Amino acid sequence: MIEVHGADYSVYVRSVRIALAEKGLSYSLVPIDIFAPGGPADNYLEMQPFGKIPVLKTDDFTLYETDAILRFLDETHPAPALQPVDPRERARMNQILSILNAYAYQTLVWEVFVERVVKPSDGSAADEVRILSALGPARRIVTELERLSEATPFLLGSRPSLADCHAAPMFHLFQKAEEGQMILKGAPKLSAWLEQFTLRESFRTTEPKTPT
Ligand SMILES: N[C@@H](CCC(=O)N[C@@H](CS)C(=O)NCC(=O)O)C(=O)O
Repeated sequence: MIEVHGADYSVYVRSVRIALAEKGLSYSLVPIDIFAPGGPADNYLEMQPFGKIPVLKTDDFTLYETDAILRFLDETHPAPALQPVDPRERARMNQILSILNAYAYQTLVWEVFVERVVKPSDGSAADEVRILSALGPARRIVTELERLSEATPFLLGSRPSLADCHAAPMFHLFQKAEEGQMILKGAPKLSAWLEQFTLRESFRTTEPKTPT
């Protein structure tokens, strides 16, 4: 039994679901509303005291932190492998995962996508200053991933890896903002990768049903 506790609109939850789909593993998505008034229920906070999603639960093991979950899934279900064997390639993958967590998520998703796309669709005004100050960091992230990745077809070359699973949901949202589209125009490898990866079954079948 594999359970993913979280919400389908979350990019982190989607990364785990994409990895599960790439591996052909079945699971159930147990809905957790982290933005519910008062926060998530106490029994969820017992599993994830920081109140973030996702949590992975198997019969006898519970784990949070997306990178840890992704590596655990890959190591416990080795085929098809989503981590390269070559130490340099694996290091590159881990470097990309770190960049996504440390720099990309906040900037691409919250400071650009949420401000430019989600807020206006909810009837509130985008914070233009926040968007403007995110553009420099967003350009740096895109430029650096364009330089570090082999793409295409995948970020590390010929096979999909955990880096693709984690990057695709973030870049997909970033691209929905006009600023995201503009910045990605300067990154042909990354743009081609995104276009191809988002056509994959693992990406299409994890499309959120809940509006973002
Ligand atoms: N370090 C966590 C981060 C996960 C994360 O930030 N998830 C977001 C949703 S995409 C979340 O739970 N946000 C709720 C909040 O920040 O209150 C991980 O790697 O799993």
